[in-house]
Amino acid sequence: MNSSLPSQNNGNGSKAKSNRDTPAPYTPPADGGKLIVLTAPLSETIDHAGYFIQMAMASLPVWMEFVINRKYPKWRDLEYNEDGSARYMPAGVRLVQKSLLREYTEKDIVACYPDDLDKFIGPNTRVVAVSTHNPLGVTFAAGVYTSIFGSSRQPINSHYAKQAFARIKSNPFRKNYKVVVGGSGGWQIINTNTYEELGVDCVVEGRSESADTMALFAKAIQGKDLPREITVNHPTTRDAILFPDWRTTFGVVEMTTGCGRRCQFCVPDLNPQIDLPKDKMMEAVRANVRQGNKQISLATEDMFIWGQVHTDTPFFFPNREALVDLYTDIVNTPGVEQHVLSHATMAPFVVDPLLIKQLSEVLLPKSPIHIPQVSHHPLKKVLTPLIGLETGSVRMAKQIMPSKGVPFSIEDWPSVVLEGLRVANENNWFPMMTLMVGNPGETDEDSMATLDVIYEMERRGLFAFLVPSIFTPLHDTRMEKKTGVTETKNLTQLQWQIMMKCWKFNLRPGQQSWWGPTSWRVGSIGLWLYKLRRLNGPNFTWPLWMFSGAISEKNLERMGKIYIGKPLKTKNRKELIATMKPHYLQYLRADNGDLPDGYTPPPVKTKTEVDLRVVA
Ligand code: B12
Ligand code: SF4
Repeated sequence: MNSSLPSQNNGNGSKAKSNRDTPAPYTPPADGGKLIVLTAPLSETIDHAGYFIQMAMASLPVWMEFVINRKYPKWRDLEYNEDGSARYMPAGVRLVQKSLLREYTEKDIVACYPDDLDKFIGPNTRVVAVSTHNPLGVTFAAGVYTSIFGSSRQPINSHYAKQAFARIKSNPFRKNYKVVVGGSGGWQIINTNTYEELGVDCVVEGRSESADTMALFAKAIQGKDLPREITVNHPTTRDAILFPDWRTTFGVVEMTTGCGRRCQFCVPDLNPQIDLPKDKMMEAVRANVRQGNKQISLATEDMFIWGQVHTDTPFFFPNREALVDLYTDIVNTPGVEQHVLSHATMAPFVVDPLLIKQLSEVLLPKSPIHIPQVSHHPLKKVLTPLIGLETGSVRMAKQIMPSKGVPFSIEDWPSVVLEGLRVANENNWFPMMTLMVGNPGETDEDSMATLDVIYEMERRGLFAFLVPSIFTPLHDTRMEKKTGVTETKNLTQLQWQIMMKCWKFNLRPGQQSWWGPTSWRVGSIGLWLYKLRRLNGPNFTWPLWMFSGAISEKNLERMGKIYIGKPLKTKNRKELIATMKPHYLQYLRADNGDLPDGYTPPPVKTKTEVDLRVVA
């Protein structure tokens, strides 16, 4: 996505200032400061260079910040409102802001960038609330890359998160206020017990809309002691979820919560499955545009469940009309110039290829991502949702994600992946697919099965960005207590081969993904000689040689050093449908073809029926 990422700009006519590296001497705010000050780490807030800059900062160790600085020399430039508050903030901050405004006034609350905290924290301040996605970088696909590069394991994002906490901790009025942390990365502070180090009083697990969150803020304002950790309820209805009235980082607007596929390692799946009302989403899109945002991204675990939650149809049969209607209205909102997809799942590509085709027509013109080497769109645009592949081993998939491929059986997971990716690629969708290496109980046979799927993708000329990570038992998930591989040097040769093969695969059509390959390529073999050999253990050696291309894969296989995946005979769409439970057939759309011979499906619901529920 190198040259194709949205270029940096401060556009939008608002003030752009360069963020300071050295803080100015502290002067208390003339008005005594705000009662409640909200913030988020700088590296989780910036959005002018596209999603990938944040993903890169989550993965690259801080000593490699020069890569980001060279690629995006102005990444620290920010836009401000007239009062010095932040022009954009992650959606989580905006929701805390909106939730608080139910009980406090605008005069009491500010959302600001970390470098501006001193302008708003004063004697009047009682709460500083921090929203964070990934403060310590101990989550999957983030910690792994920094640990591979050794000495300084701290990811760039973690460095900036710690910088924000240090600023809050060192403020002269610190004793007057409580520091409350929330967001999807709060658990990292709990798990690593870094309360003292970061100066955090309380971590909130859960959503800001909750009455318990409001009660916690009230307690903090009264100066009462707070619990170290509190879990608050997730709203259970569509109407209980709030929407931001201000500009969000990347124009993030929530589309769904929860998922429903019940993967054992998944955090968001623990939330109730809710698809949010279209009219409220549209309002949040318009609010973003009004405040100068040109990009929108609908946040979801699986975009394909929207419009099909709690209907008569199982959620894994996408509601084609509702989805096409929603995305059409989003991308056609005046002022929306770019739209980026977030997460999706693979089975819907097989279930409804015509949906994918229709969505491509709607979404491709507004996609800022171009990959000329693989796209057959006239402007070489592509769509890159994040999709979990996780493992190619049916044995492993049955244990950790038995419903990942529904309505198809998990026995057919490799077929669902390969057939789904075929449909995706035909429509210019080249997803980022995550893989988990080192799952609890993973054997060499499981690793070989994953390599079989990757080599089969290559053989069939399919393409996705493969993002491998080491299994991380995430807080509160059904696998929280399980242990997989904990140190990179404990990875087996085959597990290392998966990691290195993925990155080699990503380089195939050229240097599209600038951040991953860059991080791997920094002196690949030189680094190995210098340090990685010792750090990552002997099992790393041959996979790295394979990655470097210095010895061909065929020769490495002949030498018995790597495993080349065997050709897979998988099921095509018609064959997959033939294996589906018979009562699911009624939910398939006849216009996609491939139905069992002689079977006539009932007519689909009309759009009006669907819309009645969607806006209800
Ligand atoms: C959009 C998104 C992104 C975007 C944009 C992020 C951004 N800065 O805005 C991009 C693509 C850049 C991204 C990157 C990454 N992401 Co992300 N991302 C999401 C996604 C889809 C939506 C996040 C969102 O904005 N939701 C809407 C807001 C409203 O929800 P929220 O932030 O959770 O806020 C609510 C509560 O948490 C709470 N709250 C929030 N802040 C606070 C603060 C206080 C004080 C309180 C009381 C409450 C509170 O109230 C809010 C609601 O009312 C989520 C999945 C999800 N559905 O949450 C994954 C998710 C958060 N990301 C995840 C991961 C792993 C990553 C990456 C590490 C991936 C990678 N390897 O590169 C990076 C890390 C980026 C970084 N800067 O370090 C994981 C988190 C795992 C974890 N931390 O344990 C999630 C859950 C995805 C998943 N399925 O696993 N991500
Ligand atoms: S498909 Fe993705 S979001 Fe859904 S439960 Fe599995 S991992 Fe979680």
